[in-house]
Amino acid sequence: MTLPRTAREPGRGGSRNAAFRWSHADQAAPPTTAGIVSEDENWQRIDHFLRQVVPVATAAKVRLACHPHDPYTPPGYRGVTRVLGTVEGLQRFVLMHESPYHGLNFCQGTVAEMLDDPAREIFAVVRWFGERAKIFNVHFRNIKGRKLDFMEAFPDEGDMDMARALALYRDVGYRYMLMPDHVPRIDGRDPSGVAFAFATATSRRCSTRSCHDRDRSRHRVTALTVIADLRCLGRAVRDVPEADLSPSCRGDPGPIVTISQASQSS
Ligand SMILES: [Mn+2]
Repeated sequence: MTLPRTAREPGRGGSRNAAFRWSHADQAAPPTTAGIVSEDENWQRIDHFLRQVVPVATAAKVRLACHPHDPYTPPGYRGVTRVLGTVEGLQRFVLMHESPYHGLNFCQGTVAEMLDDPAREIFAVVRWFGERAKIFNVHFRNIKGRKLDFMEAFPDEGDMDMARALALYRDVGYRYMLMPDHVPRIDGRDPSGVAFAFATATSRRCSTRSCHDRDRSRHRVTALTVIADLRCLGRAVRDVPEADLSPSCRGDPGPIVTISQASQSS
């Protein structure tokens, strides 16, 4: 099923951006092939799945990173009450069958789509999940707007301060990847590749600023991996040439951690 969205809207530089405006949605749209799934039934299915899978993943040391429901939709929309479309639902989710191998693909864009004031509220959410070590991957994406009334945006123009968010991921001990997610639709050659490259470059700029902040506060530096595009998925930061790292990270004695390499926190 495609993500629930309303018509694309004009964005910066003539881009066409995905949006979801509840006021423009077909609120009486019929159920999908999933039929009617109540809140209780959804939780029962999740419980059944986690009960079977989490012990196996834990034994095999494989992290399960669940993406939230994108976006929040009101209960019963198209027949389904999507319980992982709220912060409370995600909190309940990670505490069910709790394990260090059961957590989230923390889509910052999707989480923002659950909030009334993402620019203000996002940091407490990152902190709640980050401090409990429930974030296994980050979709580093920004939006303009709020719950039921938003447009996807380039990371540097959305409502959330992404550099501040990145610093917070660092402060809560997050060790893994920052990954671009959806990008606005642009023109020209290889539009998707170019838009993803821009999103990546913006993430790198946030990373650099974050490093500078750390230098000033004499904190130990931990470089977070920023993945260039999907072709680079899984590429460990230890394989990235030093020249590609943020200047203030180069030669720093602090640990550089990857999805496959444990961090040292002291
Ligand atoms: Mn996502």
